[in-house]
Formats: sequence, structure tokens, C-alpha cells
Amino acid sequence: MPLLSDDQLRTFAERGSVVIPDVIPQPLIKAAMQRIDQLIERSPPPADRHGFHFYWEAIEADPDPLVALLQDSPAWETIKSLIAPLVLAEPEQVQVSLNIPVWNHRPGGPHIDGLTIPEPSGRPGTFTVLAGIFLTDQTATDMGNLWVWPGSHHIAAAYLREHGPDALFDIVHPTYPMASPEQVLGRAGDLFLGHYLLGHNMGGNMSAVIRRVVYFRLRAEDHRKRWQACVQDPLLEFEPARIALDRAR
Ligand SMILES: O=C(O)CCC(=O)C(=O)O
Ligand SMILES: [Fe+2]
Repeated sequence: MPLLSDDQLRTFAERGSVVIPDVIPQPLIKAAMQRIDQLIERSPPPADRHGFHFYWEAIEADPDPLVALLQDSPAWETIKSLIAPLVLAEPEQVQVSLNIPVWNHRPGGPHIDGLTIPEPSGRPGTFTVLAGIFLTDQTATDMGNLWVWPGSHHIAAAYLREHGPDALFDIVHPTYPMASPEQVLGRAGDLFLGHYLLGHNMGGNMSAVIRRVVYFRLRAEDHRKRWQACVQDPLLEFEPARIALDRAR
């Protein structure tokens, strides 16, 4: 049984994202929720905060319940199976993303990650895949869901083929024509996989619940050496997705 179905691989290739249901076992979710409770207790969001609030954690050698979501669950093998035969590099950092209600907000457009603060070398902070692990249910819209602009990774890559890879810095907030955005739905324990070039943003939260997602920005090994090629050829690092797409044609 492959970890990702042909349909899921094709969805990722065409739309730039896919949600894989029920990847994270309940005990790992519980431990991560407790860890996030601690982070909030130690450094609470301002009392009047509505909307996003992030915790960025460097990954220590110690066992970490946030990293366990990724590496002690089937998520790791699943993501490996999206980029094989490339090798998935160890995560460097983890983001806990809260979306605190009530936040009556609709994003005006998408963003692309890693561009406002380049790496020390000046290289844009490109990566291979955004992996989001849902810790709360977002089974309807306006529950703090992530918004995505489906297929926009292909439009970004076409733009960068025309203007060169350094033009990435001009599309932090892309304005080229794109399909209408969609809110990503899922349940606690689901795994969201998003292409680096996929335009996305945070949406409002009109529910009663603080939305919790843990994000990892993951790279295939040697991604930093080939980022210019990756941003012009969006399926370069995703051979299984490329094959599934070709099979369907
Ligand atoms: O929290 C989210 O759902 C998205 C956050 C995001 O896009 C970011 O931090 O770059
Ligand atoms: Fe983002």
C-alpha cells in the first residue's frame, strides 16, 4: 500500500497542496497539545489578541513532543514518499501557529514564505514543502483555516522562468492572476502538505476555539544548492507527484 495514493499525488502536483487524513496518532496529539499549553502559559499572547500568534522553536536534540508529531508518526514516511528518491532533511525549526477568535478577517491576497528575512547568505528562505499538522478541527470555513490559492505554485514558477529566480523577492505578495482562494478543511491529526511556491495566508476565526496548527518547513537534502532550479520547475523535487500526473495524462 503506497503512503500517498495517485489521487493525492496528482492533487499535490496540480493544486499545490493536499490534506492527508488521520496521520497522527492520538497520544502524539495529546502530548503536543500539552506542550503548547506550556508555551502559552510561559509566554501568553496579549489578553486582547485576536488572530495569529506564533511560537518559533529551534529543534533541540531532546525528545520534543512537537517534533514527535512529524518524526514519530507516519507523517515522516508520507513526506519522504512525496519527494523520493530525494532524501528528506531533518527539520531545522518548528512553528506553532495559533489563530485566536474572534478574528473577523479575510486575507486580501496570498504570500510566499521565507522572503521578508532572507538567510544570512542573502539566499531567499525557500524550502521544499510546508507540512502542517492540525491539532484542532477545522471542518468548516472561518475556523482560522489556512487559505490557499490553488495552482498558484505553477503561476509563480512560470513568472520566475520569465523573470529569473531572484525575482522571487518581488512576489512576497504575488499579484499575478490566480484562481480564487479556498479555505483548507481538516481535523485534528490530519497532515497538510503545501508546495513552497503555493500562495497562502491566514484566515479569520469566527469559531469558539483557538485554532492550533504545527508547521514544519522542510527541505529535500541539497535543496539550498538547487533552489533556483526548483522555483522555475515546480515539480523538480517531487518525482512521485510528477509520475502520477503523467500517468493521468
Ligand atoms: O498559520 C497559518 O495557517 C499560516 C501561517 C503562515 O502562513 C506563515 O506563518 O507563514
Ligand atoms: Fe506563510
